[in-house]
Amino acid sequence: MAKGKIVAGVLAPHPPHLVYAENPPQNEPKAECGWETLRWAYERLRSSLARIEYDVIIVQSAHWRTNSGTHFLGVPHFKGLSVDPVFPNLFRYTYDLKVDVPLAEAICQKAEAAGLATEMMRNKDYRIDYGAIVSCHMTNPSWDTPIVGISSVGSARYFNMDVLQAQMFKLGQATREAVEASGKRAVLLSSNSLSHRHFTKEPALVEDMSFEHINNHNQYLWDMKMIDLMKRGKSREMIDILTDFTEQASAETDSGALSWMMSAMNFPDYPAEVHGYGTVIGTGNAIVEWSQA
Ligand code: 2X7
Ligand code: FE2
Repeated sequence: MAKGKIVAGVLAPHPPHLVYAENPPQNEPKAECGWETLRWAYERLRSSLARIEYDVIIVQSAHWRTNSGTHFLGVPHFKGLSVDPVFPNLFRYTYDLKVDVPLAEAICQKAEAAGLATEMMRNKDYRIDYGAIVSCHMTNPSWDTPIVGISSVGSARYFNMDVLQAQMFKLGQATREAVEASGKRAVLLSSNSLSHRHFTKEPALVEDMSFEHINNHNQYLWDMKMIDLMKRGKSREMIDILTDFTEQASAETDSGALSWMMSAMNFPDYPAEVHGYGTVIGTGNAIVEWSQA
């Protein structure tokens, strides 16, 4: 069997607004328009991934938070309705997705052997979180590829970012080893925003783009700093300052997904492709691809 490979890693943020503005049949609320810079960036990502063959999408989501270690979706097929708890007006999405359970189990076993607390999630009625759904939908709206779903842990808040990063480096290595042993070609999704300070009020028409802008300039400068490092192939440096970034920009990198993905990809030293950047209710979001095909 040929060795498996991570063919791409993507920073794939999950504001539900993006699915809302796309108007797919799965989502009940309907929009007029909105957040085009980010949605067009996802279009460019899809064109880029269409040139690569892959068997599985592995997603770590900021909104499946497990404080008792890392959990993995462990049921082959999930169907249900996912409602965003903060934006139920925008996201009521009927999902129907397949899970690559053998690969999830292999990552879980390797992570456990590396000393992490892990668990396979076997509840067939479990409601998939909107973070994983939005990132996967925007990356592959046809849902024709199975996923591996990984939770995020609360270590950044319970301990600190450095503890979280140490854990995510182990999880990343376990992911790479399991993918290689599987013979499969995997795309990784780090499902999180960059800076993450929200406005607390929505305009009457949510997709009225005259209200959309970054929450504050400090946050914007931090986002640009991170994106500059990505563009220059400096992922190690980016990870080194992630603790300060996460704290000062209230960034959603406190989920650990970006640290996990960079470790799984062995800290790429080549330029990432930035498909686009934009704000959603004041938060900073970038769609960024590291291709290894
Ligand atoms: O989960 C999110 C997010 N990360 C950013 C913006 C808006 C809503 O939800
Ligand atoms: Fe989020």
